[in-house]
Amino acid sequence: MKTNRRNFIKISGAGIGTAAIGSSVFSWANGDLLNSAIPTPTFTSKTPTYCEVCFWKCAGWVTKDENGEIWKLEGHKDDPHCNGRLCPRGTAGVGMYHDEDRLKTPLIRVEQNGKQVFKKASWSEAFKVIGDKMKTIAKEYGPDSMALFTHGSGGKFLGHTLKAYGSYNITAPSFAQCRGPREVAFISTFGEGVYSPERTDIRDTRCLVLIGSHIGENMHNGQVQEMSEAIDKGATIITVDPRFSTAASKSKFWLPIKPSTDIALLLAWIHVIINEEWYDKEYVEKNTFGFDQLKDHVQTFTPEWAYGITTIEPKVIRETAKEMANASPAVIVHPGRHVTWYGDDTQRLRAVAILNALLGSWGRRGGFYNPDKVSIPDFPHPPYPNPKHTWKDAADGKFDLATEVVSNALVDATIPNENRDWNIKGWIVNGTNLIHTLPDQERTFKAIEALDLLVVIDTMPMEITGYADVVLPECTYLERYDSIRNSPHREPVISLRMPAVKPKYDSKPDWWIAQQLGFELGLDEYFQYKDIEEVLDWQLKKVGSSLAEMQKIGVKKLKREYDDLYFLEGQENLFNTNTGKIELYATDLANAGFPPMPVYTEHAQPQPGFYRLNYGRAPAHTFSRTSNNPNLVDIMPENELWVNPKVAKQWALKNGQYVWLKNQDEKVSTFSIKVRITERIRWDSVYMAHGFGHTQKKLSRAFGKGASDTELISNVMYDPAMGGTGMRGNFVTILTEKPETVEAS
Ligand SMILES: Nc1nc2c(c(=O)[nH]1)N[C@H]1C(S)=C(S)[C@@H](COP(=O)(O)OP(=O)(O)OC[C@H]3O[C@@H](n4cnc5c(=O)[nH]c(N)nc54)[C@H](O)[C@@H]3O)O[C@H]1N2
Ligand SMILES: Nc1nc2c(c(=O)[nH]1)N[C@H]1C(S)=C(S)[C@@H](COP(=O)(O)OP(=O)(O)OC[C@H]3O[C@@H](n4cnc5c(=O)[nH]c(N)nc54)[C@H](O)[C@@H]3O)O[C@H]1N2
Ligand code: SF4
Ligand SMILES: [Mo]
Repeated sequence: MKTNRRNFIKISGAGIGTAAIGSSVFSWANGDLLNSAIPTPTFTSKTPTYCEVCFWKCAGWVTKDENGEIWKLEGHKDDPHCNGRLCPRGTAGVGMYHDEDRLKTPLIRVEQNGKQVFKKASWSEAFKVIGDKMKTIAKEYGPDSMALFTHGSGGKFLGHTLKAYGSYNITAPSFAQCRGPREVAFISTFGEGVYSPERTDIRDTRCLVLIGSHIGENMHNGQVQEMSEAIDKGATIITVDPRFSTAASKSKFWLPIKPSTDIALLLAWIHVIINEEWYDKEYVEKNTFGFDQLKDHVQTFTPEWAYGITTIEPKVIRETAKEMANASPAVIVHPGRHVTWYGDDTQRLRAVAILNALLGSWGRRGGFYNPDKVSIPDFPHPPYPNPKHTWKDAADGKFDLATEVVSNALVDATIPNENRDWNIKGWIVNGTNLIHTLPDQERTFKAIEALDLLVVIDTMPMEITGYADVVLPECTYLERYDSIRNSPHREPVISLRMPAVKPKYDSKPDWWIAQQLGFELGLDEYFQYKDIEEVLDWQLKKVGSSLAEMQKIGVKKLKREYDDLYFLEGQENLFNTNTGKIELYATDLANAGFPPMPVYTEHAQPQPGFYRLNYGRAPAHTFSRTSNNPNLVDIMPENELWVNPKVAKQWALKNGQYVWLKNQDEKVSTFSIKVRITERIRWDSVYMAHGFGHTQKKLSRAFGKGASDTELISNVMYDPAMGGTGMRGNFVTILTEKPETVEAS
C-alpha cells in the first residue's frame, strides 16, 4: 500500500494520543526545543552527564540554579548520540531523582511474627548478610554458582566484583531479549556486529527500509534525528509493519505484512534483486562468498509465492525492490534492535544482512559505516580466577552461536535439574526488572523460588525488588560517577558522567557498592583505589585526557586512526568470517548444523476469537522504568489496547472502555486496559506499549495503570542458534467483564 503525508494527516487527525505524539516526535527531532519557554535563573552551574533514561546514553549537561537545585537537563552539542538535543524522556530524567517513591535505605528480608517483611538496614549490615551468604555458596557449590543480571552503566563495576569472586555468569537482557539475533546474523555474514548506537549511516541514505523498527516511537535520539534529516533530503522510506506506525506515516511505501511472515518477503526481495540483476555486481563479485548457492536457493521464492504468505502484492514487492536498487549503495535495510520475535530471528536477520550485501551497502556512505571507539583500559588488578562452569554447562550444547551470555539460559541453570550436578544458587540483579523483562514469568518465579540468595540493586521499588533477600538502593545517574562512555561512532568519542547533586536518602553508586562488596568478600587486592575519581583519572590519562579536563568539557572527540569510515575504492576488503568474505552462505551456521541460507518457517496464526499480541515502544516511556516518573506520567499515564474497528464491532467495544485479556495458556491480565479503536492495527492483532501494568504497590503513580504484555507472553519461541526469546507467538482474547484476578503483591 502506498502512503503519503496527506493521508497520514487524515489518519492522525482521526486518531488520538499516540498519533499526536507521533507527529511531534519528528518535529522535536527537527530542532524544536522543549525548554525554550523556561526563563533562565540568575546564577547557574553546569556539570556533565550522560543520560540513563534509555540505553542510547546521550551526553548532556545538568544545570543548577542558585540554590543548587537541578534546573534543567540539556543535550551536549558535541555529542554525536544527541547533537545537543535530549529527547523528551531525557529532559524528564530529573523525575528519576525527584521521585519520592525511590528506594531510600538498604532492606533485609526478615521473619516477623511468622510473616516475611523488609527491615531497614545499614549498608554494613546489608553487606554482612550478602557476604556471608556468598561465602557459603562459594564453599558449598563453588563461586560459579552466583550469577549477575545487569542492564545499565553500573554493570561493569559489579561484573568486576563477580569475576574476582570466581564467576563469569554475567548477563544483560539486551542480548537474548533484544538485539542478540541481529548481532549473531551480522557476525555470521560480515564478521562484525551492528553494535549500539547502530552503525547505520541514516543521515546520508537515499532509501531506508524499516522492518518492524518503529523509529519515532522507538525514540533512540540520534537515529530519529538522522531519519528526519534523511526525509528532508528526499530519502525514500519503506516500512514493513502490520501496524501503521509513526514511521509508516513518514513512508512512501507502507507494507502492512501479515505478522510472522517477514522472511518470505525478504526471500522474495532477494529473488527479484538477483533475477533482475539489480544487485551491485562488482561489489558482490569482489567481496562475497556463496552467491551461486544463494541464487539457486531463492529460485522458487517468487513475489507470487510470497504474496500467498505475506499478503503483500507481487507488484509492490517488485516496486520496492527497485526503489532499493535505485538507491544502492546508499540504502539501508535496517537490522532493527528488539528483534526476538518468532524464534527464527537469526534466520530473518541473516536475510536482512544478505540483502544489504547484495545492494552493496555494507561499508558504503548512506549504508553501514565502520565505527570507531576509544578503548578504555582496565584499572590494574590481579588476574581473575578461572570458573569451572559457565551457562553453557547447563545449556546441553544449545545456543552454540550465542556471542554473549544468554539470560534465560542462566534462569534455566537456576531451576534444579537432577541430570545436572551444578546449579546456580544466587543472583545479583542490577538495573533490570526481570519480572517484566523476561518472558514466561512462571519460569522466572520457579528459578527465584530455588535461589539461596537474591540481591537486587535498583533505584526504585520494582516488581523484582519484592522478591529480594537484600535490596540495595542505588543513587540515580544525576547523583553519581560512572564508567566512561566509549560507545562506537563515526568518530571515537568519550563522555563523562559525574554527580550534579549529592545522593538523596541513603543511596549509593554502583562503583562504591561493587568495591564494598569486594572488601566484604576479602577481595581487597582487586580494589586497590581510594575512590572512582582515582580510577577515572588513571583511565582518562591513558587515552589522552584527564578527569579535570572531562569535568569541564564533558565530551571529547578523538581522531580516527585510519581513514576507513567507508571502504576505499580499489581496496581489498578482508572480513572476519571463515572465508574472509561476506558470507551469503554462512559457513558457521552450516558447521553448527543450522541452515546456511535463510529459510521461511510457517508460524501459528490466531484461533477464532483470538488476536496476536503485538507490543512495542511508547515515545514518552522506556520499558517499565519510567512508568512512575512524575514528569512522564503526565504525558502518558497508562497504555492502551489498539483494536481494529472490525474487531471492536464484533465485541461491541467502545473507545475508552476497559477490558481484560486472556491468552492461549489461560493467563489473565492482572489489570484492565483501555480500548483504543483504530484502523492503524490489523484485524488479526492487538497492540500495546510494553512497560505498564505494575503490580508493585510501592509505585504510587504506576501501580495498576494499564496492562503488562509480559504477563501474557507465556509461549516463548526460542532461537535454536543463539537462545533469543521470541515473544510474538502469543494470542489473546478479550474479556469485557472483570475476571477473578490474582491479588497483586
Ligand atoms: N521511547 C522508547 N524508545 C526506545 C525504547 C523505549 O523503551 N522507549 N527502547 C529501546 C530499545 S532497548 C529497543 S530494543 C528498541 C526497540 O524498537 P524496535 O527495534 O524499533 O522495535 P521492535 O520491538 O522490534 O518492533 C516493534 C514494531 O514491530 C512491529 N511488528 C510486530 N510484529 C511484526 C511482524 O511480524 N513483522 C513486522 N515487520 N513488524 C512487526 C510492531 O507493530 C511495532 O511497530 O527501542 C529503543 N527505543
Ligand atoms: N514483554 C516484553 N519484554 C521485553 C521487552 C518488551 O518489549 N516486551 N523488551 C526487551 C528489551 S528490547 C529490552 S532492552 C529489555 C529491557 O529490560 P530492562 O532493562 O530490565 O527494563 P526495565 O523494565 O526498564 O527495568 C530497568 C530496571 O532498572 C532500574 N533502574 C533504572 N535506573 C537505574 C539505575 O541508575 N541504577 C539501577 N541499579 N537501577 C536502575 C529500574 O527501576 C528498573 O527496575 O526488556 C526486554 N523484555
Ligand atoms: S534517547 Fe532520550 S532517553 Fe535515551 S539516552 Fe537519549 S535523551 Fe536519554
Ligand atoms: Mo532493547
